[in-house]
Amino acid sequence: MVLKLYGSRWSPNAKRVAMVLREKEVPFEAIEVDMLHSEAEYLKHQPFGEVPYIDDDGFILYESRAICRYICKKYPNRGTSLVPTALKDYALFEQAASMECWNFDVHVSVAVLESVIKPALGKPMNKTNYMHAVQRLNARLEVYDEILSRQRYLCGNEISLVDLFHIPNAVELEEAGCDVLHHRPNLSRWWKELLVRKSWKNVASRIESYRV
Ligand SMILES: N[C@@H](CCC(=O)N[C@@H](CS)C(=O)NCC(=O)O)C(=O)O
Repeated sequence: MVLKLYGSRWSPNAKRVAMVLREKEVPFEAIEVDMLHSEAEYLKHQPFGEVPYIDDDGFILYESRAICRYICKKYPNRGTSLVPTALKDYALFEQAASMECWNFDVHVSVAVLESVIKPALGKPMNKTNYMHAVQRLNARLEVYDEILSRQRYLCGNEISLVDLFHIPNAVELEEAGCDVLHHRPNLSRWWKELLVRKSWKNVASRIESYRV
């Protein structure tokens, strides 16, 4: 049975999974669901009531980054190779993956909450929170630029899941008018290269839905 991705066209986390499925050339059916759920039936699959989750022939998995890792592990020889296997390369991959969570996404998420989500819900933006998040992000991006001056991607010279993990939330921020990813030469080179990947262009161009 074809893998089912339960997500939303508004969800960066669902887009992360859709993009990786495309990189890995894994066919899937995208099923559009609401973002907020509290019904017991839905919570059996995603206990936090969020999107995305997948149903892979009865195997249910949530958390977008965990889903992406699962897909890479299940299809090691299909599509783009996105997780290194040699011990030290894998360790560097995990280091970069933690960096994405704790030095990037944690700040981008606050900035997106203030500049995109709250306005969309008709709630006032907290400009102080937004400015602090962008300042903290900017400081971390200085280190990103230094890393990217020595290597093409975040965990070496080959693309990995880590690079792709950055895209969906950062695009939201960029669309809200924040151009911090273009301020430094190596960072900007890396970012522009990611944005033209076929997998992302495909997901991003599906405004109505991220269906195959
Ligand atoms: N860490 C989770 C986050 C999931 C998440 O926050 N999804 C958002 C949409 S991008 C959502 O469902 N929000 C509704 C809510 O917060 O209840 C993942 O990566 O899958």
